[in-house]
Amino acid sequence: MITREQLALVIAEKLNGVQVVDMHTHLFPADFTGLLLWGMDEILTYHYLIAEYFRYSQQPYQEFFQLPKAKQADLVWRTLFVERSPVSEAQRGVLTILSRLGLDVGARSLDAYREYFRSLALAQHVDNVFRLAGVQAAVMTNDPFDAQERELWQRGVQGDPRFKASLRIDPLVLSYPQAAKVLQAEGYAVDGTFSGNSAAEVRRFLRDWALYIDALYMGASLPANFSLSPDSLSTRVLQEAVLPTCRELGIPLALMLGVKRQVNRGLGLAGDSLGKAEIGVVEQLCAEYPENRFLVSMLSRENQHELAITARKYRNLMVFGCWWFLNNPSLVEEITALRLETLGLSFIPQHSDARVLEHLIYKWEHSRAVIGQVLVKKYAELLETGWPVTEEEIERDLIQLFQGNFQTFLAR
Ligand code: HDL
Ligand code: ZN
Repeated sequence: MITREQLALVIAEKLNGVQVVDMHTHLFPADFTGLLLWGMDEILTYHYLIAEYFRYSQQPYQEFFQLPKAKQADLVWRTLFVERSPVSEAQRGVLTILSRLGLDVGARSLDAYREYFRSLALAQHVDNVFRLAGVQAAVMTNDPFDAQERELWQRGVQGDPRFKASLRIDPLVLSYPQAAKVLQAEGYAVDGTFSGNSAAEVRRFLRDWALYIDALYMGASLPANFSLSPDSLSTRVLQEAVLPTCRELGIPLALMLGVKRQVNRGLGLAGDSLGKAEIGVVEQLCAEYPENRFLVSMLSRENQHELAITARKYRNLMVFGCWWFLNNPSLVEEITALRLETLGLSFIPQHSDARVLEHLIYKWEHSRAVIGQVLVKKYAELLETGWPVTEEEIERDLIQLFQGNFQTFLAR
């Protein structure tokens, strides 16, 4: 049995040993030419850092975005790292990456860091990053509506077994008339009003893609004001095409709720914000579609308690991650504690949402540290009741949290 004094060390050790299955990222294998982002300039021009750069800069947005990426990175480095202490989560993340790669963070030399990345062979670097991050597999966000990615899949890519696929279908749900044009061009007999044989043809499109890429789940990010109004195209596409195809293929639907896209168009990817979404949408889907399984993450802190309680009501609902604006230590701590208190071990504590390869290092290092602290408190509370806790049981529980719950939910 472990003593209270040993707990922190044992949990840290077991956490560092557990391999995670990262169930939502924007990463790609090296052979998805042009889609895998990596290296110092991509790290520094991550849209989180660009939003933070413009907190201090009055530079016209377009002037910045028209600069070569290295020049954008120079500006971000000077503004957020040289002229001020990099205390934000995304800023600290850059330093965690450099430190874990064995670089001299104290040197503060962007030239030296760029030199290191120039020296790398990408295949070995991918291996090294996965090893340092303790990531066993990363689920991609595969978008059949993105012409560049569609072309890669149709040309045929080798892929990499560490990178799993998911089928991302936002346009189909949120802007069906435009999405229908892509399906028509791909030979699916759909029309722009989702009439006639369109539902069956959309199901054929979803089935073809999900099987072709071997999607673990279908995913969509829905706005904060999304509702299931009966006569809306979005609701009909979900009810008549997406949900039936998920049932037919036996895969979950992942819903990421609460985004407000492009509240500031000038910021590009950094221009999205958030809003409190309607938990009733989650309740309604879980209740009305008991044969479907739903992976759900919500973007607003204000949705977290009701999401956890809703998961207590529906076993076809699996809560996942501290998504995007929630992926900050103070909120990861609060949300993880809330979930352990209300859901026990029946949730997926985190995903990285990594956009740049090296994000895997910092996002998992920072998350493991915070989740570990919360777990120490929870296991200590067990010890205080006289319940013995063993190393084997802690390892069992961590494997369930960081890979088992996801894999079991997929396999049902
Ligand atoms: O819609 C999503 O999957 C979000 O994660 C967006 O990609 C967002 O821009 C992001 O990268 N968040 O971390
Ligand atoms: Zn994402």
